Amino acid sequence: MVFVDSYPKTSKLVRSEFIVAFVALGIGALFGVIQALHRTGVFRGFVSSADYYTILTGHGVLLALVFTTFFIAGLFTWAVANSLERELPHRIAWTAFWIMLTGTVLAAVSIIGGIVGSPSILGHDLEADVLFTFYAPMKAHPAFYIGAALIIVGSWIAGLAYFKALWEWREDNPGERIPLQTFMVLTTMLMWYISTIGVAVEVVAFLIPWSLGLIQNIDPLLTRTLFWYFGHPVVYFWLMPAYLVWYTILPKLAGGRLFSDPLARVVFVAFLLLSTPVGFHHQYTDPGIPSGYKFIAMTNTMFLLLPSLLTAFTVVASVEHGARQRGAKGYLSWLRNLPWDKPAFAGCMLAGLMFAAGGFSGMINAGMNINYLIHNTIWVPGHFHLTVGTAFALTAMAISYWLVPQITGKKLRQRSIAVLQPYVWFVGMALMSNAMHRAGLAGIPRRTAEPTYDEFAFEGVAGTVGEMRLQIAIGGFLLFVGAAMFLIVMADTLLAQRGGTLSVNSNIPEPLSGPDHSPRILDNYKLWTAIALLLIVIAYGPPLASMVADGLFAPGSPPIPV
Ligand code: HAS
Ligand code: CU
Repeated sequence: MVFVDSYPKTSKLVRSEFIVAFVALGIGALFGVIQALHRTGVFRGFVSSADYYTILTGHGVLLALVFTTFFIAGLFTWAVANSLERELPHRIAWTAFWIMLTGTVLAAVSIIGGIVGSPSILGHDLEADVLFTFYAPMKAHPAFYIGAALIIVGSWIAGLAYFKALWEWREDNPGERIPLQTFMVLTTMLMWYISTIGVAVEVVAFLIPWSLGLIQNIDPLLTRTLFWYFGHPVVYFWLMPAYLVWYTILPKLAGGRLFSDPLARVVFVAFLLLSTPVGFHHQYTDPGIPSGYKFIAMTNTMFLLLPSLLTAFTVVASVEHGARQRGAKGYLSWLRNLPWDKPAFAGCMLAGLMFAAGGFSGMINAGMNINYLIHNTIWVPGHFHLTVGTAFALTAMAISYWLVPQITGKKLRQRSIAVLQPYVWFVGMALMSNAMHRAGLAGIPRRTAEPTYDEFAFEGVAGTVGEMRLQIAIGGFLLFVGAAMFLIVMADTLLAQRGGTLSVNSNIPEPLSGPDHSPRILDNYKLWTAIALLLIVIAYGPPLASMVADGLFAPGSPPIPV
């Protein structure tokens, strides 16, 4: 039975969530190519350098916040319904959707206000050139912050729908293990609840009153700290859904089965424990945070590599198992026995391959001393286009080729474009991110429309700055083409008539080592949440206390003994 016929109400919700995500992807990708051509000096006719920051904010917010959140909401909705074999409580889930959509519209309108001359609305200029990290001292129109708050509140309510589905399932299945996909969704959501507290306090207690003029002073260090308390875990909020796909669907696409269910559970629990007490690795250069606490964050970050290294092992082993099921022999030649012409499979694999490189640049970022070399250079966008821009985004696009037919009952259209699309993305990203990393090593800054300075010449260790710029521009253009190809396939599929029987289904094969091999304690959410909170208190307690000790709105922090 096709998913849409088994769960018609849930399918409608997933479709709506995906459509918002795809619209955000389209506009965000357009903004992306505009800025790539602008800052490399290849074509500067679209916007002025002053408007560059508006476009950059739109690019970051639409892709890193809106595309991700809505796509994840859709994927999680599908995964919970699929693995618990029931419709989601739809009233709660739709409430979440509408709140998130209202927030998105408010934030998007505030950003676009900056391009159309910042008209005064409710006594404040309608603009939000604050970039996707939106901490003080840059200030946006209150509507932007209210929009951001609504997106977060909406995501909390969406999480409630998943938990409610579990509680209902529990009543019918007492004593059974939580199915793996639902386990992954709920662990991610617990991590999300813990980490969004930081940004919620930042926005509601500080940014909204400040933008409305109710308070005059703001403490940039405190609001940055609250932001990064959330800003690191948010990257795992993007990664864990990709891992859900790699663990539970990719082995099936390869013709095999997941290697180990217990290991997958351990990985997700490790993310719940360690995702949050590491935020200071984004603030190594911030004064006012004692080095000892930066060091604790660095140590925790290095431990946090573990779940991803375990993932690399398990996922590749599961894919290899698939290849051997298809008759593969040899140490490496099994790679040839894989369905590289299936866009869902190829996209996930290429995303994983690029993430191996992105994870490597992450390790460099995380080193307290090496970070000073690359912080605030274009190396950092190089890193995150491999992670959120490929590990997440390419996985999301790839799995849509597999999922959208099942939530619509329609066959995938424009297959030849779909087959090519992941490779176009891969080549575009290889050019762009590699050149960005190298340009960052040469000292070229991020987040600027004018990366050249008078009487100063950047010099790369190898190659020239002109050549790096050209690669960034060509890569950025290819990525835009890749996004457009994906959206053509999706639009054509979604608009087509239903007909014929589908050859795909949502059944997930049993793992080679199943849940009965994993200790029950892994499903003990109360225990893991308590430990996660304890680690946060240790990592953040004293520095936060000292930031607020001199008054909530007073900048900086008095020294604390370490
Ligand atoms: Fe990061 C900055 C450290 C992972 C996103 N990161 C950013 C920013 C973003 C971001 C958006 O410590 C910029 C924020 C801003 O605007 O300022 N990051 C890390 C570390 C990891 C890491 C240690 N980042 C991510 C992920 C992201 C993401 C995931 C999004 C999804 N990052 C940092 C630091 C900074 C930072 C500093 C601050 C820099 C600064 O100075 O501003 C680790 O989690 C990475 C672990 C990953 C691995 C790779 C494992 C490999 C796998 C591949 C399996 C292969 C398969 C396919 C399936 C160890 C799992 C095989 C294919 C075959 C063909 C065989
Ligand atoms: Cu981080």
